[in-house]
Amino acid sequence: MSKSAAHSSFLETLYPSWGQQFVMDEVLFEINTEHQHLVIFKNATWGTVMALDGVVQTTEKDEFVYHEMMVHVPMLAHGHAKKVLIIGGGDGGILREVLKHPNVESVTQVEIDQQVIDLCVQYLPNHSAGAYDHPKANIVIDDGVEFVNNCTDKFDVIISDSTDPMGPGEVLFTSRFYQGIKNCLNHDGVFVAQNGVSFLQTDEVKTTFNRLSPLFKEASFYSGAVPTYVGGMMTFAWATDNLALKQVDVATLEARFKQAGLKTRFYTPALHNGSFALPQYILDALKNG
Ligand code: AG3
Repeated sequence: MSKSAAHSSFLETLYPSWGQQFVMDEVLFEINTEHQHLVIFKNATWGTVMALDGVVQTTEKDEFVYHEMMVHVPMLAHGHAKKVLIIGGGDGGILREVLKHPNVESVTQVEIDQQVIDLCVQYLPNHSAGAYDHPKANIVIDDGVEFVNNCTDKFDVIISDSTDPMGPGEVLFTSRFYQGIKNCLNHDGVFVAQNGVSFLQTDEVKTTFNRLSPLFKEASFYSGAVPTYVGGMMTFAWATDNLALKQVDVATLEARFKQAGLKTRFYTPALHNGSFALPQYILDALKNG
């Protein structure tokens, strides 16, 4: 990847023999932070794009798909979440969506890399849309694994918005992290996490399932297709001791959605319900895990 000239390109390096490529109309910022390589560039199709360690994290054009599914599915399934914890999520998109729920009393976000927050506020301002200045938001710069294991607070919904399991995100897929989640999740609460693109990262689905299953009554997944996370549908991990949360019917979700006054571009209550239906190859992978 060359960083200066207009019309140089960014080739995603997630997979060894295949990847997506972007024309970089302009590189807005590139840096090796204390934790990872970050680049933010402009592309005519996707708007401003942010990549960490060679992997696309978010684009202006399709970020709503990911952020709405990561937030509104657990929040509306729960129905009365007051305390929410976000791990990672430095671009602020998750925080923005959580704060749209009027019943939320406080949101704690634990991000390891202050520079990701600062650069995203500057170059992707519509992601956080002022959320970092919201009176209900409490931002902690810390290691997520340490935070959840040492935390004495309890949360109703916990959302892990991490990179893939490499670099600083790797620890957010370990049993130690999930143990910490269990420690600070309310008994009727739910934990969700981005879990990769299942067709190409099937092992990740198996590993997460095997690590969550011993800790929670239910470890499961739901899905959504985020265009710039190429390779098909992304799976989101779902872990809870509250078996009712996955079973909430569409009419109840509709009522909660209306009551919260939400306006979405991807999420709908019907889609929420359907997103728990998984293709056979994933069910098989979990069974043979
Ligand atoms: N974090 C998840 C990026 C996952 C990309 N992985 C992939 N394509 N397999 C995104 C941060 C958005 N707030």
